[in-house]
This record gives sequence, C-alpha cells and structure tokens, in this order.
Amino acid sequence: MSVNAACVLAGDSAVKGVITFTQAEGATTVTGEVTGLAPGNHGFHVHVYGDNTNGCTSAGPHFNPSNKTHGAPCDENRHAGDLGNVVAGDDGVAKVNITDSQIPLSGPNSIIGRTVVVHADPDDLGKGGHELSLSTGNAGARVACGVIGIAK
Ligand SMILES: [Cu+2]
Ligand SMILES: [Zn+2]
Repeated sequence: MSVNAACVLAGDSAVKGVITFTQAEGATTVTGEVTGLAPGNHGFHVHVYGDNTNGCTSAGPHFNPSNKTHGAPCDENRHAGDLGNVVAGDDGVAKVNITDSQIPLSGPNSIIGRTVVVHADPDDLGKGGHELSLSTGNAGARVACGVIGIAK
C-alpha cells in the first residue's frame, strides 16, 4: 500500500514548482520540478507548519520532531525536514528526485499538512560555520513554498 501527496510551490518571486510524494516500504520519494531559480544550489526543506497566511514565513522552522540540529539528509544529526539542496541549471530549472526515510506521509511524524520551502541560497548542511548553520543551513530567503496535501 502506498500513500501519495502533492505540493504546489509559489511565493513572492518568479519561482514556481510542483512536487509529488510517494511513500512505499518506509521511504518517501520526492519528485518534481522547480522553475525560475537562479542557477546553483537552493535549500529545500519541510518546515513545520502548514500555514502560509503571512507568506512562507508562517511555515515556521524546519520540521524537527526529534529535536536535533540542522544537517545534511545523510547525517545522523539532522532535522527530519532537512532535504538538502536542489540544483538549478543555467535555465533556472531544478529537477527534484529525493528518497528519504524521515519524511513519512502517515503516522506521528507525517509531513502531510506541513510546508515545503525553497530558498534563495545554498543550504550549507550545518557545516558553514555561520551562526545560522545549525538551525537553517543559512539558506537565506524563502522564495517559494507550498503546503503538502494528500493526493490520489
Ligand atoms: Cu527551509
Ligand atoms: Zn534543518
């Protein structure tokens, strides 16, 4: 049995995207495309609240049910919502294809109803030595976001 979810990314910038999620056998696969980005790396996270009433700011901090510090997706010490970076080419398009075991679509740590945020800057994965590295990866402004909802 699998569970599906989807998310439409938008914001105050030209950045847009559609992301789909499929959970099977414990891991969730995240696929889709983000357009309108500056070429290069952009932080890509699940933030805790599904609230966009004040734009992407209302989504709050990274989803962190285990109370850890910010890190890379492959790190032991990471927020559940830490999905690393998406990489935009010269055309401003980033293809997303991530499989991760900490973002289930059901159960107590479900990400349904939370928000995907794409950032202006690279996520330093907790290793940049900046005062924000261990909380946000110093990924800068929230250029697009969208709430994750159950899909067919
Ligand atoms: Cu973020
Ligand atoms: Zn984080």
